[in-house]
Amino acid sequence: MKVKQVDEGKISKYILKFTFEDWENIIDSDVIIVGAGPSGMTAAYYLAKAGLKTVLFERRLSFGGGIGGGAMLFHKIIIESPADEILKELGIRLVKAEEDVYAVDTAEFMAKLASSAIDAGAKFIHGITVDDVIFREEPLKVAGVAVEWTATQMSGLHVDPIFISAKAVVDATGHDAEVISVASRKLPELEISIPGEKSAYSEVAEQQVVDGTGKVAPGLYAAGMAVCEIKGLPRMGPIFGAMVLSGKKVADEIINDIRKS
Ligand code: 48F
Repeated sequence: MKVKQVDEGKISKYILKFTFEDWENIIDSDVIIVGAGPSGMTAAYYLAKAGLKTVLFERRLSFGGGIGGGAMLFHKIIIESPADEILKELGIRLVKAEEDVYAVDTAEFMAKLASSAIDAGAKFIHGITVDDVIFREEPLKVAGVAVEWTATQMSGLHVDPIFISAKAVVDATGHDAEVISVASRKLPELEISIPGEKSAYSEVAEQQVVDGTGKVAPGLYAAGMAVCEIKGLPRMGPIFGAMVLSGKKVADEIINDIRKS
């Protein structure tokens, strides 16, 4: 077998060329999703499948958010109906525990969710932290985000971010609702108050997260555990049906809003 010879200069040149092509393209996106957990990746799948230019920024260098940790590191997560239909659509295998309740392997869940969203056309970029939003007045709306390398943030260096515009921004950052928190603090005119998440009550939390998913302010949406934080809802632990249903619900609402506008 003859291996093609590629020198270091070319390796670097192609990496920079194609990276910057991607960045130029995403600088003006339809939808920005923050967080590659179950809700963010499900939203990315449905938004990209609908033909919207969708970029997902993830702070870490991995997919899955809270999926990978399973339940106290046990590699199973529980899914209840009707979320099983979404997992089946993505080819994720489920083992029936009882009527309408299933167990899923964490590695398969996060890998297939990520690959489905990417195959549908969503662009995932790792190692990026979203630390602020862009806003506009008259009408008041969120119009994008400020992004910084996670590594730069960790270093504590004083470095300005770059900005990415979008018609919709989804906070899928999990328990801390980081994007909505910064918007609430820096833009009081958005009138977002954050009561904080409650202790566990899985049976009611799943339904309430799905019901509470959606628009928080013009251009700004919440999905997944971020909904608990901003609506004062209980946590539910390692049952994830609501996370994927929330991702689908936020995608449907954004598709509808963008088509209307
Ligand atoms: O926490 P996470 O998995 O969010 P989720 O979709 O799902 C929650 C469940 O995993 C679990 C649960 C269900 O019962 O309680 O916790 O709501 O994923 C959030 C992702 O967002 C990234 C973070 O690294 C994680 O992968 N993230 C958080 N803040 C930022 C961020 C930020 N400011 N910029 C970029 N990524």
